[in-house]
Amino acid sequence: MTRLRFALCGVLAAVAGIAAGHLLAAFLSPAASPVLAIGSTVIDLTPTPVKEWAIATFGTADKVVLQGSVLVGTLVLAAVAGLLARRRTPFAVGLIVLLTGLAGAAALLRPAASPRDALPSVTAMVCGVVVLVLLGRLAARAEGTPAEGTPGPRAAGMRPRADDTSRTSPRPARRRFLGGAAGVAVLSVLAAAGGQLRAGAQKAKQIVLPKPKDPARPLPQGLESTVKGISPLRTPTEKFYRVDTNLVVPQVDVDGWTLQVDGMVERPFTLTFAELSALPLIERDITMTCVSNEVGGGYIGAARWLGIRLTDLLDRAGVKGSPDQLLSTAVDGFTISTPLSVVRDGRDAMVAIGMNGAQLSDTHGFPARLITPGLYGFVGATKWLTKLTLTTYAADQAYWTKRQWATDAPIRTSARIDTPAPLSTIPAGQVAIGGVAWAQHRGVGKVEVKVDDGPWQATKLGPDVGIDYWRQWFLPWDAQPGLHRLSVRATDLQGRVQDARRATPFPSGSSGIQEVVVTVT
Ligand SMILES: Nc1nc2c(c(=O)[nH]1)N[C@H]1C(S)=C(S)[C@@H](COP(=O)(O)O)O[C@H]1N2
Ligand SMILES: [Mo]
Repeated sequence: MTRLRFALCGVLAAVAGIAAGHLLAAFLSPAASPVLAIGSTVIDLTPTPVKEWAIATFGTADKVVLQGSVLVGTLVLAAVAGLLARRRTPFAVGLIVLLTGLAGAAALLRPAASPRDALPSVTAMVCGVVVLVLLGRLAARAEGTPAEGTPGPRAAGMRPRADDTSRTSPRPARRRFLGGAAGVAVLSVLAAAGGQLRAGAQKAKQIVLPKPKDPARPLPQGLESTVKGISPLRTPTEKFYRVDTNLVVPQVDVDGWTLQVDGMVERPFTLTFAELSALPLIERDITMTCVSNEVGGGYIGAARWLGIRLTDLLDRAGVKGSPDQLLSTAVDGFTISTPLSVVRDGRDAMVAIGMNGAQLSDTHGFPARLITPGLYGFVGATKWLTKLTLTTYAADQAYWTKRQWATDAPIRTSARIDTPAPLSTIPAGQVAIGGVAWAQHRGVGKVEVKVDDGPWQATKLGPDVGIDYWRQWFLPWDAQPGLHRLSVRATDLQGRVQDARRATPFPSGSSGIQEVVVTVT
C-alpha cells in the first residue's frame, strides 16, 4: 500500500508536469509541449526500417501509438521516481529533473525552435518537483514516517512524539493524501483539457483566393454515379490522406508568413502571401501518392490545385552556377528535395495555395505547399512551405534523403480494386469490378483484370482528366458461386505494364499486383 502510494506520487507529479507544460505550450508553441517534443524527436531518430514497420502495422494510427508509448514510458519512469521519493528524495527529484530536462532539450533541438520553446518543459519540471515533494510528504504522513528532508521529528533529531498526529492517526493522514492526489489529478485534467481546447480553437484566417488565369477544364462526371463502391473521381478534402512527420499540425499565421527564394540564384527575393497570390495562377487536377502506399493502399488522393507555377518563381530569381536540387523548407524546419531537372521539364509543378476550390486546410499545408505531378509526396509536396533554395545534392540533403530514401522518386504505375471489397461476400450474378489506376505524368493507357487463373481482360476506363490524374475503371462480371481471386494491373500510355515484382515502399515505392479474394454465394 505504501509503495503504491509513493508510486502514485511519482505518476501524479509527471501527469501534473506534463499537463502544465501542455497548457503553456498551447499559448507559446503547441509542438513544444513536453510529451510532443519528445515524441517528435523519437520520430526523427527512429531508424527507417522501424518507421516502415510502424506505418505498415499501425497505418495513420502510428502517431497515436507513438504518443501513447512515450506517455506510458514516462509514467513508468515517474512511478520509479515516486518509489525513490520514499527514501531518497534527491534521487527522485533528480529523475524528474532529468526527464523534463530531456523534454526541454528535445524542444530546443527541433529544427525551427526558439529559446522560449524550453519554457513548457521548465514549467513541467517545477510542477513535477513541487507535486512530488508535497504529495511525498502527505504519503509519508499516511505511512507514519515523514519523508526524508521534510522537517518532521526525525529531521529535528527527535523520536516521534506520542501526540504526533501523522504517527498516531494515519487515517486522517491517508485521507489528506488521497485528497491531495485527487486535487492534483483534477487540476491536471483541467490543464491538459484547457491546452487541447486552446490549441484546437486556433483557426486559420479565411482567405479569398483569386481566380486562376489558367483554369482547369470542368471535371467530367465520374464513374462513382454508376459503379457503386468506386473511389470518386475527385477526393473530397476531408477524405484526402494525410502523411507528415508532425505530431502537432503547424498553425501558420498567414499575415506573418513569407516565401523566401534563395540559394544559387541571381536575385533572391521574399514574398508575402498577398504578393504571392497576386501572381498569375494556374489550376490543375493532380493525383498525389505517398511513397509509403502499399499495393492496393489508400495513401493516394486526387484533387484540384490552385497555385503559382514553380518555374515562374525560379525564373524570377534566375539561376547562378549549376544547382541540381530544389530544397524546400517548411515552417517547422522539415525539408524536401526535388530534382531541379524534374521541376523544369515542363510539368505543372506549383506552389499551391488552394485545394478543391478552397484555401489549403491546416492538415494539407496552409497557407502554401509544393505540388509536383508525377513524384511521390516526400520528394515534391512540401506542406507549410516557407523557403525554396536552389542547391546541389552534394551540398545539402533533405529529411528523407538523409534517411536513405530515393532522391528521384517517380510514382510507380499501379491499380487498385475498390469494389468488391477484399474478403467480402457478394451475391452471384452481374456485378462490377471497379477501382482506380494511376501512372502520374505518363498517363494510364489500359487497365486489365484477371479472375482466378483466367486471361487478363481489358476493363472500361472512366473519363480522362489528363496524364497527371488517376483513371477510374470497371469490368462487368458474371459472378459464379464460389471463392474467387481478382487481380488488376495497369499499363501506362507508353505501353509499360505495371511491375508485378513485389517490393516494399522503401526506398522508392511499392510494386506488385493486388489480389482480392471474394466469396460469391
Ligand atoms: N512539411 C511537410 N511536408 C510534407 C511532409 C511532411 O512530413 N512535412 N510529408 C510529405 C509526404 S511523405 C507526403 S506523401 C505528402 C502528403 O500530403 P498530404 O498530407 O496533403 O496528403 O506531404 C509531403 N509534405
Ligand atoms: Mo509520403
